[in-house]
Amino acid sequence: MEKKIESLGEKEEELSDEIEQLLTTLPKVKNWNGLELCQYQGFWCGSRYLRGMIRFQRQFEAQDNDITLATFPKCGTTWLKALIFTIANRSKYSLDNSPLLSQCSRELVPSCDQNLFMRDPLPVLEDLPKPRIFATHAPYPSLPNSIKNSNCRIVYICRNPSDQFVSNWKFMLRIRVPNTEPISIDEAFEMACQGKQSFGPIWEHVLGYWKASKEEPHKVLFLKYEDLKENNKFYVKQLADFIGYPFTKDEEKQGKVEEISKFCSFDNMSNLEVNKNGEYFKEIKNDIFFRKGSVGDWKNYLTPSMSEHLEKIIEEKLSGSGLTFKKTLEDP
Ligand code: PAP
Repeated sequence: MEKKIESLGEKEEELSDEIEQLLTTLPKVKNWNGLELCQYQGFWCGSRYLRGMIRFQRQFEAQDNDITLATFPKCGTTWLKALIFTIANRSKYSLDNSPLLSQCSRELVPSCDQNLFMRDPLPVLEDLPKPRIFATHAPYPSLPNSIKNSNCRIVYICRNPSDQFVSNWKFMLRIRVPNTEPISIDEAFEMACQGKQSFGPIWEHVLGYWKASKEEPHKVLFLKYEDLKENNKFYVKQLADFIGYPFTKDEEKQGKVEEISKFCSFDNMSNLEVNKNGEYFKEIKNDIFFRKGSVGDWKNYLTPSMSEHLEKIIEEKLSGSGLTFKKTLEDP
């Protein structure tokens, strides 16, 4: 046993050295919040997170009944964490007794790259309650092989890039390095259009999961924020089927789908005391993850020419894929 721990320690030291060495070689730019972004395996990632990301890639061992939630930042991570947790644990907790009433969904469903492997190089994950639900922002090609090769399910959610941009810009302003100038919307927009934001380019990220969902529809469920906003009950049911916790006919008759949909809605979640005033790992207030929760807020921030410019880039990048986004709920 001692020998095993010793050799794990040595391995960890080697990996640590390897990561530090790698970090010195990667292209870098200043992120919107004043911290460093570096380019790794074709995507941009905060250097702080990259250490966790690489450990996650190398060391994570998926189990067949795991559920992996993959998202591009600001596309519905907090929402989907609440939905998946609630659906998968509904026989364990009634809604009046839900852990979500006292803990933010972000704590109940850990992010592998940003919390688990960043805080602890060798987290013990085998004994977590089943089903284990993990989240990640890693692009599809950069996922640990064990996630791709096991039977675990991957749920992906993305969002129209204009709303995602505004949401991320607002977020970055709130978590910027203290005493630094806030980045202007024009500057952040310019960077977003070049793909320079955490886990960007967004078009590469969505395309990776889009293709995987076409090739392996039983393995990867591809969702869009706008669709969930528009027809939530349908997607709650689809999600439940996909992760292997389908609603029974009786549950449907009793209105369970609607109850869960309402429980996890922005209105309900954002008004819970824990999400209004609680803190996330004592670093970030939970309310930062509950801003407006709407579709089309980009209209309040982007000029028509900015909006057209981004739309054109996205259209070009996604052309031929069949993937499109609704920028408002009125779009066909
Ligand atoms: P992350 O990827 O950094 O973890 P994420 O949770 O995806 O963040 O993004 C937060 C966005 O989801 C916010 O969008 P907004 O800035 O446009 O308002 C937040 O309001 C929205 N959000 C959080 N919870 C919900 C929910 N239950 N329903 C709908 N939207 C939600």
